[in-house]
Amino acid sequence: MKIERVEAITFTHRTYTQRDSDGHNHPGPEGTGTSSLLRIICEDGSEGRAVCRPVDVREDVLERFVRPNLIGEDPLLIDRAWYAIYHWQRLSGGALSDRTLTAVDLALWDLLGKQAGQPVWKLLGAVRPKILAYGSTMCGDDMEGGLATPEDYARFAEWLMGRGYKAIKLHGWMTPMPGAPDVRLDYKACAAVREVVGEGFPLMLDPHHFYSRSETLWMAKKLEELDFLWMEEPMEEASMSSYKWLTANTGLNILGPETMTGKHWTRGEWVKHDACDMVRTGVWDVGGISPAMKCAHMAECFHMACEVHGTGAGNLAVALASHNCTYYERGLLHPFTDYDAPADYQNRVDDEMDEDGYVHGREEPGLGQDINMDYIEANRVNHD
Ligand code: LLH
Ligand code: MG
Repeated sequence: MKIERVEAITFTHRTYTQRDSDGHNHPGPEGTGTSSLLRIICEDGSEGRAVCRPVDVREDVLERFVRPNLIGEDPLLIDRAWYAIYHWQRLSGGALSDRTLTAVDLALWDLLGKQAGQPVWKLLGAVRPKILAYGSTMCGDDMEGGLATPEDYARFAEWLMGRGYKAIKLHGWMTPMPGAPDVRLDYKACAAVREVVGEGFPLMLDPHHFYSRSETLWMAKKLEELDFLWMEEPMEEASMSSYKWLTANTGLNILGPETMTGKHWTRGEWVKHDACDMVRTGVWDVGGISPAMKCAHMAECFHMACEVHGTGAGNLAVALASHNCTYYERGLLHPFTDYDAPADYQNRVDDEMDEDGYVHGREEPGLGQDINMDYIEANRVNHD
């Protein structure tokens, strides 16, 4: 069976979030978003799909880097395809992003699952059929009744516990929010949440990503006292030495790297140089399910956890298949948004959570997404 066609449908849909000038998501009025569906289609009509950003599957990117390496090839040789496209990255001048690799990798795994009649998480060699989610809050804001004060975080944490979450991660206040960054205010939110959830409830912090070393160390010591499970990305990750210094100076678990480029190779370097206590991966950070699983297995070899960044069917598959992943990240959550409501192009969310806080692997073949193709066709903005 050979790949015959690769195409992307770009479509509009309603959105209820908006990005601030630093790119962080916050609740917003109803607006219009644009997404794309990458389709990798075989001779027999079987196809793999991935929902992604339009910029990742622009026509010129597909034509220059993706189609020449996929058309006529066996779709089940996923790592072959990944490397064939990846090799073009070096001289692409930034035109070929890691997220293009991710979209192709996700669609190929979806296709493999559909051809095999099995869900991807099982094909990856699942370790469990369900995993606990942690509620991952949006970043702090200045909305009345939103996430504007430490008390707001505490109130929302109570709500999250009531919804079934068995662990919570706070994102602190980030620029351009007025007053941010303020390490002491972030700490107050952490302390207020600890107060309401009680001792022993797992908590994590993802603060402003550009703290100084001294702010980071101050916060790490405070979070040790509050018995937090981990802190992630408190400083620019390009400075691995700063993270090596941090892990050497605190007993708090430091998780990383999250957004640093370099895929599984960077994660290997961080482990080798003792720059983290727990490894971070995520399909949208490292180029797909294939490299994310390499991160998980690499970390396992060093008796380290590998925690998965972000939501969606691909990340859920990796989390279910990784012995050393503790939680699935569910969010981003906010008092003013309804995370459980499917997007216009979905018949259901990818990661439904039960009342005990578990997200279950689905039994449908492939990635197990329920995509509303009629909606996508009716709202497409590009035409062949
Ligand atoms: O800065 C942000 O908006 C968040 O950190 C965001 O990137 C989120 O995806 C994250 O880091 N989760 O762990
Ligand atoms: Mg993070």
